Amino acid sequence: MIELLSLVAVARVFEVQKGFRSAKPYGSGHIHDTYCVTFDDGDREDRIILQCINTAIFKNPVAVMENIERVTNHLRSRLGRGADIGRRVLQLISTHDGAGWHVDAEGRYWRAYQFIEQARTFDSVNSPKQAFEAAKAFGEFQRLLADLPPPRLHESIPDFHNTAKRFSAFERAVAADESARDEAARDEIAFARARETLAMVLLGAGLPERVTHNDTKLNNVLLDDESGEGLCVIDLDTVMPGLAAYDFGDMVRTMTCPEAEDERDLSQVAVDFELFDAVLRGYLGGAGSFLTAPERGSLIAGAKVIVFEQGIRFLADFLAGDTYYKVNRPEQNLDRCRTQFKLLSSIEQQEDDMTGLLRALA
Ligand code: ADP
Ligand code: GN1
Ligand code: MG
Repeated sequence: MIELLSLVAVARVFEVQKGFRSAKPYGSGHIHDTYCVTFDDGDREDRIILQCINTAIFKNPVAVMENIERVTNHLRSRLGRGADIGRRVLQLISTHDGAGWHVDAEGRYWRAYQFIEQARTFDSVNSPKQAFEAAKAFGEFQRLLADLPPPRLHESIPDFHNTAKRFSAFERAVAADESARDEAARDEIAFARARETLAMVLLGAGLPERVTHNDTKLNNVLLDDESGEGLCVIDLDTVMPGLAAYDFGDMVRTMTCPEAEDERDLSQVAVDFELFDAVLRGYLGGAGSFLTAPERGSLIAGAKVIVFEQGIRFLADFLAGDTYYKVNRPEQNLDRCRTQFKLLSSIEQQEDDMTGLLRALA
């Protein structure tokens, strides 16, 4: 946690109002340190989102910021001067020197965004309408970026959704047993190993490369307070070349079950078919016609693969001693893994119905 004075000093490097009022940790992301900083010049209150980029995870923050600048500029030009454009696309705030980010004396990378007001994110889903709207926003996001001119975006985290490499990393974590936790996770290790073949399902399918978000969890889209519509896709660090099915998979993972990602009582953790239906309709509606038939046909596989991949990522981090995801209790990553594996079992059970719905809609 950064102390208040340093936060204020960093915020002032950016083009912000005078009159500092407050700075508070904000949101529930697992990766960056995010703050909401409020200024008040007497006439008007203004909020910004100030983020310290996690450079242990994003080792090339300049590449991340270059991607974000290109992506947000493209989205703005595609949306034109439409209504509410200032709230529909993230707007970076420049530094007084005209830069898009700031490196402080300790070498930390900072960026600032205009705070998007009268909208919010949700950590867990509470209705089919909400799932529909969030999925539609991510589908539109892919559609608007389908014609991003070359060059190819930087891979902000190489092999981010290379499930085979994720599986090898998981096996290395089991072998190293850094924190002597293998025993506690015996059942989960066996569950993952029994599904190793899932790791190759998308990689070998010859699907087209797209510009994808790669972290389409529910709390990475702001929903409008008044209309409930998907307003703005956020958390753009992992926007890079990928497969459409990765994004759909992460939507199924986070928008089809109202339970928390780290819920300990697994009895209610399952994919709700009504929510799945809403996610599928929302995503297909938002994406429109750019998806090819093989891409549409890969969506259910995407759900299985991404839920599996997330499960082994949490499990590997638990075994390694919680070095990647933020945790606030010792077994949190194991609990997160368990919910993913329960969701995967639930998808396996409903796969035929899901495929039937996809065929009917696609
Ligand atoms: P992380 O990568 O750590 O998940 P995010 O970029 O998703 O970080 O930001 C964390 C939270 O901050 C989001 O879930 C959202 O609630 C809030 N947030 C981020 N950017 C904005 C913004 N421009 N306006 C309003 N809220 C925002
Ligand atoms: C992280 O940054 P956040 O909390 O939106 C992670 C995602 C995981 C997610 C699991 C860069 O996302 O890949 O799916 O946690 N981001 C990174 O909740 O690893
Ligand atoms: Mg986030």
